[in-house]
Amino acid sequence: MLDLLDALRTVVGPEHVVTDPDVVASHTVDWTTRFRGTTPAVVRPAATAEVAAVLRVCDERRTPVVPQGGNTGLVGGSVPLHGEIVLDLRRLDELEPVDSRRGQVTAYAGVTLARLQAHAAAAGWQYGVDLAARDTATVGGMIATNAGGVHVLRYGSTRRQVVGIEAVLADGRVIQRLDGLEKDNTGYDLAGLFCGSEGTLAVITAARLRLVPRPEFVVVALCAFDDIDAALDAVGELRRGLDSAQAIELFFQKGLDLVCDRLGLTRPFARRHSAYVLVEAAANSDPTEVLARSVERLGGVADSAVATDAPTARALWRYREAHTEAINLEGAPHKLDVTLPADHLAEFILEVEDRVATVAPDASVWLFGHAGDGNIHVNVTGVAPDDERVTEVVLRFVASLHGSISAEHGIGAAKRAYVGLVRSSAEIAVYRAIKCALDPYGTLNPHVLLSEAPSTPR
Ligand code: FAD
Ligand code: 2HG
Ligand code: ZN
Repeated sequence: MLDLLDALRTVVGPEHVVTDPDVVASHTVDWTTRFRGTTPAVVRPAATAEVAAVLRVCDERRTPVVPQGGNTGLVGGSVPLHGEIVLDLRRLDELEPVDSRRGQVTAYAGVTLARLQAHAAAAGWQYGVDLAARDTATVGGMIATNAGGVHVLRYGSTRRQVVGIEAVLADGRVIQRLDGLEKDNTGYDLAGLFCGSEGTLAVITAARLRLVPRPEFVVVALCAFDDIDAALDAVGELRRGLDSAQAIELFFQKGLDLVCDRLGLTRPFARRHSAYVLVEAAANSDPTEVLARSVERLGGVADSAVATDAPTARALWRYREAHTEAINLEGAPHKLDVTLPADHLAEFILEVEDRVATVAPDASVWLFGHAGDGNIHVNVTGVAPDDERVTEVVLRFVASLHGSISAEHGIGAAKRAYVGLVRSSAEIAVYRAIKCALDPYGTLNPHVLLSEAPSTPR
């Protein structure tokens, strides 16, 4: 081990091979505190060539590595659960000037989402992905997880924003395709393959990212419903009728109570309701009236609030975005991030709590999510971190309804035993072949995404 650390010190400098337990501690536990591991060292390269040299050293010595960005991942994929070296990419933080002719920018892996957003905004553009972990989540981590967030409805997930990529393979070879050609059908789409690969195929060091026009006006409405079906009908109606919609989010009274109680927020309405739909409209001409008319036309709205200025809009968003933070205060949650087909969404929402109760009667279930995409976040608290029964019962239910067991957070360590519920044995064999071709010694995040034992075929 000392020999390995010495070799790594030669590459990145002794101060960037960190073994101090106080510093290492925050790299070995995930954001939810459910997943905890250990590592011999956190290695902090500052350039692509250093990433390549670190991987060469580790690959030659058959030493597994966990790439890490902001460590905000929610599936246990960013922490060294099996004693891996942690490769911290945050020092690769260069952000090139916005290319305004093409609406593109090159960002290195360690740039945070908030910095990228501010950089794009300063040049009159917008980055198409937004999520609550924006101050910490990095470009590399978002590409590796194909992060979704609140604007998928309009702009798609991260994969849709990536025009080109620079990445280092397990053996240290560098692939660089950052020229930003919008049309280039030369061979396989490696950038697309690396999106959502969760650190298992390559270490992403930089990306050429597409930007979108920045709408001048952003207006938010929060609508309360006393009936869940009415709330889901409203989601469909807003998707169909409000072409300026860029986010349609859902949460429930139980989650709202938790957020308000835990974080000291004033309740949005005097009365309690069963479901809440938050809709954000953005356009270059003020969409307030169009949004207000759309809300008026919805059936079953029991109460509503509209925000036309940024602070009020942020206050309405807080009721939705703060769910993750408030739930963490209840103890380490089990997080199940799923998509349901629209015709099974209501059934899932109404039944999932009972399904959980069959294996964990004392657990609390929290539901919220990106309803416009059919994406529901199921959080379960009051269950031991290593109790797999809740995950199994929820994911089997999702699979039986032909949904996805991972809408946007990835598979990580949390769900790798369940991939076979929604992928055939032929598909899993292809995944394994790709992994084996790119990383034959299992150097890159070998304990996530694919299970060691063959998954159960569908
Ligand atoms: P990390 O957590 O460090 O890593 C995540 C995965 O990517 C790991 O498997 C890691 O090995 C790999 N990885 C990291 N960097 C690299 C790299 N450079 N090259 C190769 N592999 C790498 N996610 C959503 O999709 N939508 C949301 O709305 C959303 N909201 C969130 C809100 C909160 C409050 C929190 C805490 C998390 C949220 N997330 C959300 C999850 C998380 O922010 C995303 O998964 C994000 O993309 C992770 O970025 P990161 O830099 O923190 O990556
Ligand atoms: C969100 O949409 C994030 O807020 C986090 O994806 C979801 O905490 C979660 O389960
Ligand atoms: Zn989400």
